[in-house]
Amino acid sequence: MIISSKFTLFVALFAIAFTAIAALPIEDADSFEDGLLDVEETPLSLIQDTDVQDDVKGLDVKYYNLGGQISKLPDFSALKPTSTDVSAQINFPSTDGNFATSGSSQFVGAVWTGFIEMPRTGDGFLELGLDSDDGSKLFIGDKLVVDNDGLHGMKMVWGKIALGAGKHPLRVEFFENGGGAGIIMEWKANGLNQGVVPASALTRKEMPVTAATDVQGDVKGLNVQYYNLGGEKSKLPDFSALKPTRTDVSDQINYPSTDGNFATSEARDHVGAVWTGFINVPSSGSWDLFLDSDDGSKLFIGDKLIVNNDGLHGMEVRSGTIALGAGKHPLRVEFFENGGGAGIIMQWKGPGVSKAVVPASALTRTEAAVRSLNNSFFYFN
Ligand SMILES: [Ca+2]
Ligand SMILES: [Ca+2]
Ligand SMILES: [Ca+2]
Repeated sequence: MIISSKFTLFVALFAIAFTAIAALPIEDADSFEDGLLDVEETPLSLIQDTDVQDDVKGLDVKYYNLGGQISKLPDFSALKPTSTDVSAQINFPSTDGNFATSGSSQFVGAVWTGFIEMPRTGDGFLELGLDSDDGSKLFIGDKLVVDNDGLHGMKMVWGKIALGAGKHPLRVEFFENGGGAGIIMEWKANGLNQGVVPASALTRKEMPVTAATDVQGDVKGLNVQYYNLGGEKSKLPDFSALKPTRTDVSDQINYPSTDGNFATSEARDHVGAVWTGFINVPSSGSWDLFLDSDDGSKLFIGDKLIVNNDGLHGMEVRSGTIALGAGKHPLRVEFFENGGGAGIIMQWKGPGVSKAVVPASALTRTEAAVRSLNNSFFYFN
């Protein structure tokens, strides 16, 4: 009896001990003992590479105006980029001047997207580091790998991920509040020394080139149709539902802000304008198009919205990028003025062309459009 009860006790104690051991968290199965903090739990399963073809060197970067003091990364999906560019690497040491190619020294956000190529020497694990002032985050696909968010000077944070050799979707978010601004993206792995991620490992999808249109018998200048918006507006109306009150030809879209009548509309407030015609780009490649306007505006190439600068605001610039074949492309620019100042300026920047107001020599309309211009007089005279 005594032996039996001792045995029962022993079994019971053993069962309790065994349960306790089983309940213990499993020892970090991460065999990569490096003393670095993993972000969340680094999955041990390898993320397979993405089949990327026709990619080209460099990451896409979008810059954002954050409007004022911030202490952490914003929701970039709710913001409109102020300009776009390509970065060969993310390697911007701290500066008190303008951050990277953003043209701004404070309250600036940046988002890089593209692909990072995991070298075969990496043995599955890749460590990625962001050294930034102020906050930054790095994602591979949907997975947050480095969280270096918040207000701080240059500070390095590492994360680790298991990646198959090949290309993986990369996204890096960054913001600069004030003072110094910088961000450097580094990597290291077995067989790969720590260093700035080289340009050779960073690519993006090349934008499909929009072919030029074969336009015959075009003449200088854009058609412009003016509209009376009838009252307060906070965004561009559906112009197809309105009848123009006046038509004209504009050599360029270059109207600095005025409190008087807008352009040749003969109206100072509650006025809309739509320019149509062609923009002739001198060479094939990536073109940046800019609209600086008070109030809202949009720019379309064919059916594609390239610049969205809609809404109520003073002179404010927005840009978009499109790959264009050399030659003429259908252009449509919409604009509205609610009250106060009114202006719109269209600029471009492309291969061999510095940022400048799109010159009159690059803007045309067809003869057919001239006829419709005459027809439109029929409606109103
Ligand atoms: Ca700073
Ligand atoms: Ca006005
Ligand atoms: Ca205005």
